[in-house]
Amino acid sequence: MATNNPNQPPEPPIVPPRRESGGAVVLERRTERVKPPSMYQVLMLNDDYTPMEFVVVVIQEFFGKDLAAATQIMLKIHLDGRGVCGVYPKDIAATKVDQVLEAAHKAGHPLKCISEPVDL
Ligand code: TYC
Repeated sequence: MATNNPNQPPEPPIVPPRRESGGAVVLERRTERVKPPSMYQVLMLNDDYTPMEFVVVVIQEFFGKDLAAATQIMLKIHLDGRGVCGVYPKDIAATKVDQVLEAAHKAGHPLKCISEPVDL
């Protein structure tokens, strides 16, 4: 028996053709809206040790921001404790998190990066 994949929206129900009392066959069209994939925001968290310059470079490199935009995001994180670097489908967001954590680890910085669903 086919089962629903928990990561995918359920299949729309199949509506079987039915025959009206007069004999006409009725094919029912149901408009099932498939939800767009959930989007995830990638955030970086502030800490007291990672150099500001390193954070700016990481934001430029992995999130495609120019120097001015990356500096603004870094300062927001520095002041507010966290900030959004980009919004992506789930698997791409997870890859971005891995890339940032690996770069930070290699450079010996405790920079933290997380992803979370965007509530629409
Ligand atoms: N607070 C850090 C400092 O003063 C800079 C920093 C910014 C660190 C953003 C992490 O995600 C971060 N050097």
